[in-house]
Amino acid sequence: MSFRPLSFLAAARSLGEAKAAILGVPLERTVSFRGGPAQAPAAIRLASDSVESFSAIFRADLSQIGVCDLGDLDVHLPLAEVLAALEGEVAKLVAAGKFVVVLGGEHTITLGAVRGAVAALGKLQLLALDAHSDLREEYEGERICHATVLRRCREEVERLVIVGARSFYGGEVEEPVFAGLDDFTGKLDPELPLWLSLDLDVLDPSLCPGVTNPEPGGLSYREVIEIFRALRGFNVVGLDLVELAPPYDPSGVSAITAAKLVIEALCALRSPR
Ligand SMILES: [Mn+2]
Repeated sequence: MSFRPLSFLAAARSLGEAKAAILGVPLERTVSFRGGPAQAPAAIRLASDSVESFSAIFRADLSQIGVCDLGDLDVHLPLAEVLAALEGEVAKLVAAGKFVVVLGGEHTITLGAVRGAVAALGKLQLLALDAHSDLREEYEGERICHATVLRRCREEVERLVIVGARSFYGGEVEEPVFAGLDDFTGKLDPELPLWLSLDLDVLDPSLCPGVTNPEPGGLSYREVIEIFRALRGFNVVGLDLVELAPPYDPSGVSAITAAKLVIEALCALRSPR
């Protein structure tokens, strides 16, 4: 008899052999509308079992890359400790040359991941795909939460670019960080390592309804794929995928979309070419 833990695409490569490491962070602490991200890493792993590891778009297979699923970080600690633990893990993995995929969890986790990549590399730029600007200085008395996370991240990185934003609370719409599909690469620095933060709500809710804060008028799946393709010209060191809410995903299509996006991103950004 043999046993295996639930892991992304049954990834069985040891960390030493793998080029990419998957780390779940089922954090759900500062959600404002409706919950679910705590269940997301498990839902994405389960959904990954139903899709192929081959990318017909990028003509690559995850087996060429080698993926190790490390499991989930313990999130039953004060928020600052969870973020510090994630920072430490991401710093170690990035310093070891691993491409890091963090499965959230709420968007707040991006701060820990970005701090870890900065700790390992010194300098970093952040590209966020998000329906919401997430740039508040403070939200409901919290400085660190899903609605402020990109402002906190901007304090850590050399440059922040946000694509797909269509929900603003006011004047931040004039900030220079927002870019479109046509001009985002011009706002990035080809010399700087890049972290990609993929809030699933950037997709149109007709394609990906199971998110915490759905917002109409989003990107198509193909448009996100084209962003991955454009990023092949940059030194992407890792990504996070956040805000999946499985309780609002009765068909399961949002979790499958999340799993497919992880596969396509890995094949776009880490396959030999
Ligand atoms: Mn967000």
